[in-house]
Amino acid sequence: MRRKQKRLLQALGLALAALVFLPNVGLWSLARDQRPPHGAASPAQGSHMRQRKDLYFGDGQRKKDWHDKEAIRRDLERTGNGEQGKPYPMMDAERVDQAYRENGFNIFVSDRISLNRSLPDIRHPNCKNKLYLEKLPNTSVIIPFHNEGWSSLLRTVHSVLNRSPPELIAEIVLVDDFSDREHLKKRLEDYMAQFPSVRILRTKKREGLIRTRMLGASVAIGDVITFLDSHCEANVNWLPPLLDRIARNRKTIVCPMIDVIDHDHFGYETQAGDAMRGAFDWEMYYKRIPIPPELQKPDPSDPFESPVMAGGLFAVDRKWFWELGGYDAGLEIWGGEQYEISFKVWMCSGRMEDIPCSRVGHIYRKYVPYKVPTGVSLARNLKRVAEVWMDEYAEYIYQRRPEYRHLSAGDVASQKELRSNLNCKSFKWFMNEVAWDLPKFYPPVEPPAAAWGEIRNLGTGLCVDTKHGALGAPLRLETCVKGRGEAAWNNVQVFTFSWREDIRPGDPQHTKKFCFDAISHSSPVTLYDCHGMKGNQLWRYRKDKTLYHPVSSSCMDCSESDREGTCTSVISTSISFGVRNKRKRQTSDDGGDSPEHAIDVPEHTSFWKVMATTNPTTETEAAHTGLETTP
Ligand SMILES: [Mn+2]
Repeated sequence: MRRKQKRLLQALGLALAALVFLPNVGLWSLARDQRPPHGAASPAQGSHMRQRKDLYFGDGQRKKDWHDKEAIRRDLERTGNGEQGKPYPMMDAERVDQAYRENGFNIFVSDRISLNRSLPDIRHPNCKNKLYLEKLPNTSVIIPFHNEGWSSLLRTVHSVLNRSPPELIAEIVLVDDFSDREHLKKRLEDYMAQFPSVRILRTKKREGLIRTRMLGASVAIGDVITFLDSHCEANVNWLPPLLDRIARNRKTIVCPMIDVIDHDHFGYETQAGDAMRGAFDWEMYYKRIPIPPELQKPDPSDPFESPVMAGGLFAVDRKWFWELGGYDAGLEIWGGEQYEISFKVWMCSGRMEDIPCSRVGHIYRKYVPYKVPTGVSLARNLKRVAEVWMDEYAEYIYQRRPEYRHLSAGDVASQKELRSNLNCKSFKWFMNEVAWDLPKFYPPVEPPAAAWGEIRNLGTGLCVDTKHGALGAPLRLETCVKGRGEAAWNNVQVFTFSWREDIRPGDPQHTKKFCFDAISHSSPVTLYDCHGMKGNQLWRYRKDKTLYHPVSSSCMDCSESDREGTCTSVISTSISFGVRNKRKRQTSDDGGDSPEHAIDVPEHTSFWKVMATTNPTTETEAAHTGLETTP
């Protein structure tokens, strides 16, 4: 009975929302009949088709080359600021704070680059020869925005119009989440009036990204919904490869490769590592992991499976999106929605792919220029997703974020009902079948550290110390403080040699996310954000008590040049570092810590040997500490 009442209320709510939003819809119906003037600045516009029904084809369908050869040729001839995706040569006057303040990227530079600028075709060469189904579904492109810059928003729209087959664009829906900047009001409407396929919707109050996207999706008329961010540039032939995968399997959600548009000079380039799988750590931060050999295709330009999407850029069959319930309407403002839709599509009989032949550039901001609600609303969103979709794996998050455990996630009954109605599989299935490679990089239970303790230079008797160490500054060596007060020792001279083979300040339960990092032979050892990808942050502890840095084939050492009671840690070929360490106790409470107890380190850390410590008092205390927060 109560459920029925709730349903009724939901229906009523939807009807109300429709009433609220419909008056705005009038704006674009007015604008629709105006034809574009054939000025040089306006993107190529063709007729667009709205009625396409028989859309889904199996194998054996006719395929074609969707490249717009003429547009590609025209783009190649373009010269000027930022053309071919080249960095804009910035003048000092353009580097000022003011340029970044309102958008988080340099709007001065953006304003000096053509709205129709050309981009480099950085796709895999095989993409040039790929054919896609002759009959593809059309799409509504939904672009939510809030106080977006004029040129960055317009360039997004122009790039979509310029580089998409017109018959595949059912419409472009700009959804304004209650912006207050003047250029986004009448001026934007007047400008967009020249493009019959563009319409503008506006929210009545600040709704946040999730509800703004949902509003756009709820009015969409295309067979497919494609979400883009409001500061993007679509690259050559970006759309057909996406629609082709959906045409072949309507339950596939597809994501383009997201390239980087520099927030300073607007240069266009691929992300570090280029094609990688979307993943997460167990604090629910988005991560990228390499495609494992098992999933690598003979043709690297072929689509590959991705466990989770980055967030803002994807295409989905419109009906399938709503069958999946859209986004959970209980998610607030921003954050967590990319996990919800990703888990949902995989667990409920769909799939998700990244498409290397589809590339869209995105301006990664320097900072977010407006207040983004984080903290509680983000935590609540993540908890909702964990409660509804993650089953027993939610516990791994609560262990790392104890504050989530008792946080109210609101009513999730309707979401759980959706999950059961759709007969969705378990999260364990998702972890075993889809994200099976994720735990290698982000294990739910952190493997024990190989060792931890002070790092002592045997030549000088000094210890590595982080007291004066700002991030990026060389690590200093100071008088060892161990045994002269546990507190001081713990704060500045305790390091953990983690299972990832990097070295971090702090004991195993309280490591910072900074790692020993060195660039090359004889460069100083600094602290840098841990990337978990070995490289510059990979260290080996060898039998001869040296800390070896494979990338530079050097060892950690004390700089000869400054030895005034302290010295700087450098890597060089001489050998003089010892590590005193303790084993991290995971489950046993015997307190014993002899070298005979083989520690549970990954086999590739076989060079690491535990040394017996010389201070039994500290030893016991530390072992005890190690027991307190056993996962
Ligand atoms: Mn963005």
